[in-house]
Amino acid sequence: MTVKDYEEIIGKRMKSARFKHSRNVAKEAVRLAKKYGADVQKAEIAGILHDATKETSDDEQLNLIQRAGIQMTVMELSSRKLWHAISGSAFVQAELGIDDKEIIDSIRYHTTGRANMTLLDKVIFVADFISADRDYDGVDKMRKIADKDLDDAVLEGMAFTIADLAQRKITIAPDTFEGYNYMASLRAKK
Ligand code: DGI
Ligand code: FE
Ligand code: FE
Repeated sequence: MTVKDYEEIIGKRMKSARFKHSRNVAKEAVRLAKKYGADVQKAEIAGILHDATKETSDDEQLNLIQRAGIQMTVMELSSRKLWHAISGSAFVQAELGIDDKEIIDSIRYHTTGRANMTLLDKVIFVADFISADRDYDGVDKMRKIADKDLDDAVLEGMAFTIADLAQRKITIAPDTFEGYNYMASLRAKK
């Protein structure tokens, strides 16, 4: 299947605003992949597909996750916002026949991050933060950091998310903490 095929499939699964976001993330992921030496083709595919199940019903998402044999933790189950990353990774495998572990993982961890992220994980994580449609306070700073150092941008994004979740007294997934600690200790060594 080509990127065009993927676009057609996910275009039917979401409203136009999210479809636009997906295309913007793909575009940004391609730019970052070229800049930092990641696989450009994989970046485009993972970018377009990263939110594939974001507008999918809870039942269908749980079904996809179960059929993929993924056991969600109690914490993941209780954080509805985390489901789409997990179900999305299951969807691209089961429904689109994608078997590339790097693409699957970059979708799986695009919301939380994780310890020891691959280059593709980082590209998708950061592209999601700075895609053309993003306009939160601080996005300009994020874009500037992303143009200087990819690891710094990942750390900045993780710090931003953790601060935001803590401020709102929302649970924070272990993968999010582990990703943050990993990147922060990496920087401490630099
Ligand atoms: O799908 P998008 O909207 O493009 O972006 P995303 O997949 O990064 O989702 C962002 C949302 O996920 C945002 O509301 C914060 C939330 N989130 C990120 N990490 C965690 C989290 N929510 C919980 N409960 N725990 C996390 O660790
Ligand atoms: Fe997402
Ligand atoms: Fe997204």
